[in-house]
Amino acid sequence: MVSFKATSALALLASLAASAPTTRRYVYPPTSTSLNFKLVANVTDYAVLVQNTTVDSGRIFYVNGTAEEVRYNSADLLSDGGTPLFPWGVWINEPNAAGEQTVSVNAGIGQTGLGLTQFPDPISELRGLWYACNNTLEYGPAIQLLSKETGAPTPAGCADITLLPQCSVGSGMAQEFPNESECYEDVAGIDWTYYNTD
Ligand SMILES: *[C@@H]1O[C@H](CO)[C@@H](O)[C@H](O)[C@H]1NC(C)=O
Ligand SMILES: *[C@@H]1O[C@H](CO)[C@@H](O)[C@H](O)[C@H]1NC(C)=O
Ligand SMILES: *[C@@H]1O[C@H](CO)[C@@H](O)[C@H](O)[C@H]1NC(C)=O
Ligand SMILES: *[C@@H]1O[C@H](CO)[C@@H](O)[C@H](O)[C@H]1NC(C)=O
Ligand SMILES: CC(=O)N[C@H]1CO[C@H](CO)[C@@H](O)[C@@H]1O
Repeated sequence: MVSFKATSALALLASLAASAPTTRRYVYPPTSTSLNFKLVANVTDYAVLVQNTTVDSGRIFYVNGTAEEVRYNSADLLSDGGTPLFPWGVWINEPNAAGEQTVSVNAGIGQTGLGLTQFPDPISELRGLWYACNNTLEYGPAIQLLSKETGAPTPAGCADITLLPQCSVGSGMAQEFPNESECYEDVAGIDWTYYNTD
């Protein structure tokens, strides 16, 4: 089991926004489509997480499933890894003793239903509620990704995030059920003072 780590698994990036828009315009950031994407953390309550060192930072993800599975949110979220490359799936773990739901990337299939929001949702993002904490894991400090239920508090010291797909080229592995996903060309470049999010 591999937890998401800012340095190797996810590019965790703060999208810096100056202030809230004063007038309500129904304008949403433009998306492209791509088979593959990276997940970029957009910090929604306060900006602490900035760990994007190179263009290659972060895992490459894709949605795997038939057209029907994608439509009815029963596809899974995969990322290729290993030598030779094979699929790894994203899983939300059962709550631990502290009530935290950590996220893992395990070799094999992923958790059914993890995927991106779809039309008519105007924002393409990983479905679910996510937050990130600077925790000390077995291998040292890491910005850990966690999931929570609606209404659950975000622990002190952690930040609420949304995970936005940034279009990416693939890992090179042939995909069995590739599906086009709506993704952003440059998440960090989105000016959230201009765009609506709801
Ligand atoms: C991204 O973060 C900015 C500022 O922190 C916020 O205004 C915006 O609503 C967020 N976007 C999404 C889709 O969560
Ligand atoms: C991450 O950093 C690289 C190099 O500094 C930059 O080119 C790229 O646009 C950044 N990615 C995001 C999502 O900000
Ligand atoms: C990809 O989706 C197909 C179709 O549902 C499924 O048969 C296959 O097991 C999935 N592969 C992985 C690695 O999840
Ligand atoms: C996370 O915490 C460790 C140990 O307290 C610290 O060294 C590190 O700079 C922190 N990382 C971030 C991104 O805040
Ligand atoms: C929405 C979409 O692109 N669906 C495709 C997902 O993958 C299956 C299998 O390749 C295609 O049949 C769908 O058209």
